[in-house]
Amino acid sequence: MRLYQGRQLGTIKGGSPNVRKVRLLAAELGLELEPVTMDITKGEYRLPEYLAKNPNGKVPTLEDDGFVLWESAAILRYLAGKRPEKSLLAAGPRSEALLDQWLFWWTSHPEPALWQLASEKLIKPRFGRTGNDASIVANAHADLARFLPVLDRKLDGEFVLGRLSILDFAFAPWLEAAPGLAVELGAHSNIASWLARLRARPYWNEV
Ligand SMILES: N[C@@H](CCC(=O)N[C@@H](CS)C(=O)NCC(=O)O)C(=O)O
Repeated sequence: MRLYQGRQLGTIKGGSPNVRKVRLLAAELGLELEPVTMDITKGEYRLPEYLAKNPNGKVPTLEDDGFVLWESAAILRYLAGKRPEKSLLAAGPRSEALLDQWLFWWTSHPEPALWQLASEKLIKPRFGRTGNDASIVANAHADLARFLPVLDRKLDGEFVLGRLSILDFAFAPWLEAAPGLAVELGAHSNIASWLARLRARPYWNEV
């Protein structure tokens, strides 16, 4: 399987958190990925041959024997489905709906707020654009102040759903990047100890 990813540009560990979600899950599942690394500064995300795979011109994109898939959360589901014995998805309508509830919650609320901070503080300045817009930064922090406590309360077990699931891989890379975006996680002790548990997995710090 090929994973289209970007060259590391900034200071975020492992580069794009959306790509790192996929690499971490593949490592957990023992699935081999062949990385195809593109350079956004050379316009490689907008090349017609890449846009034919992912019309958004974004990463990650997965290619598996002619099957092309984008959106990191969808890719996590697909990879986990290849290793059903690892039980990182959910079984039964209620469990599946709850997994989706948390996945949609993550991609609707905390992740866009973290993305806005990355955009204002790292990406725009890196591309010579004016970043650090005070009102965007303040809105993002307000959203995180609202939604991170929801996750902190949910994390009273070992992992987001109690057992390990794709949710841990969807959430953790952005939260690991949070301190570099001036988001303090110190007040969220369950989030901090859950991240420490994930970091203890043998591959985590290498991916
Ligand atoms: N919702 C998408 C977001 C993908 C995304 O925004 N990727 C960033 C890297 S983290 C990107 O490709 N940015 C380049 C651009 O927007 O032009 C996903 O989860 O896969």
